[in-house]
Amino acid sequence: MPNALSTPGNRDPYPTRITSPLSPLPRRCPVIHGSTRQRLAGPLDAASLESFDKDGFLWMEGFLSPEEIAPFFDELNAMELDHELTSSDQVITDPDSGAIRSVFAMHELSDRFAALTRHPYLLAIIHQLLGSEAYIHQSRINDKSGFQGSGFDWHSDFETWHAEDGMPRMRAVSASLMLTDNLEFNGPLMLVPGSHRHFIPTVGETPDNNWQTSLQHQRLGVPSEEVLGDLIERHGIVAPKGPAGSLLLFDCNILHASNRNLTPWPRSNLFFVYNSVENSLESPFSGTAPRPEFLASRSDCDTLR
Ligand code: 6CS
Ligand code: FE
Repeated sequence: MPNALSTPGNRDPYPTRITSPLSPLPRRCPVIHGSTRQRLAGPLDAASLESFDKDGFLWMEGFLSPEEIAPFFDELNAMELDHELTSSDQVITDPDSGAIRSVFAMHELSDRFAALTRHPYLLAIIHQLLGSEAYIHQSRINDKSGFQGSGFDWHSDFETWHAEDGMPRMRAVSASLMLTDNLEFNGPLMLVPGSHRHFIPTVGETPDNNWQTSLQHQRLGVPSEEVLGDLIERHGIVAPKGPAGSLLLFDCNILHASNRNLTPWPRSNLFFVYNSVENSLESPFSGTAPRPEFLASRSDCDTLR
C-alpha cells in the first residue's frame, strides 16, 4: 500500500523507483534545520554551517585520535572471527571474494559503539544540524580489507531510505568515523559537492526483499550516467582523506560512491545515521514491506541524549 503522502491530493515530493525517467527535482527540505537560535547554540561556527549547507558535507580531520579510535577497529576485527555473527543477515559479504563488506547495527552489537553514538560533541553537532533530538536510523561499518574491499555505486542514501524505509523528509545526517586511514588509493568515500540540493528520481520497480541483493551490489536507486555525468561535470568530485579518527558528516541526500580497495592498506569506516525524531519512518514509499530493524530502526528508537 503506497504511503499516505503519495496519495493524489498529497503527492510524494520525492517520487522514485518509477516506471519512466523523470528529471532531477529541487530539494524541498532545508539542509540545516535548526532555528537561528539553535544554529548559534551549537558547536559548528557560521563558516562550517555555511559549508555544510552549500556542499552537503563537512570533513573534520582528527576528530578522535588514532589511539582513541583503535579499539573500535580492534573490536571489528574480533567480530569478524565470530562465525555466528558473520553468518547472520546483518553481516554482508562481498559476492566475489566472500570478504566482509558491511556489518549493520554495530551500536546494538557493542556497548563501545553504542556509547560512541552519544559522543557529546558529536551529538551537539547533530542537534544543531537537524534542529531537533535524534535517534539512530542505521549504523554500519563498511569494511574494505586490503586487496579485498569492493566498491559502492553512486547513490543517494535518502533515495533508498525514502523508497524502502519510508523516511519522509531529508532530515537525517550520516556521521562517518574513519576506523583506518583513508588514503588516495584504498577506496575513500567520494562525494559530489552540492548534489544534495536535487532529488534524483530513479527508474525501476523495487522487488520485495531488495536489500538481500542491493547491499552487495546496488542496482536500483543508481542515477543514470547522463544525470551523474551532468552533475559531476558541474560540481566535480571530492574524496576527503586523512588519518583514522577523522569524521565526515554528510547530508542524507548527497551523491556518494567509493572504489574498490586495490592496496594492502585496509579502509574501514563506521557510519552512524542520525534521523530527526520529527522524521520517523512511515510505510515505504515504494510500497514494499518495511526492511529489517538492523537496516532501519522502527521500534527501539531511543532518543539520544
Ligand atoms: O540500503 C542502505 O541503507 C545502504 N545502502 C547504501 C548504498 N548506502 C546507505 C546504506 O548503507
Ligand atoms: Fe550510501
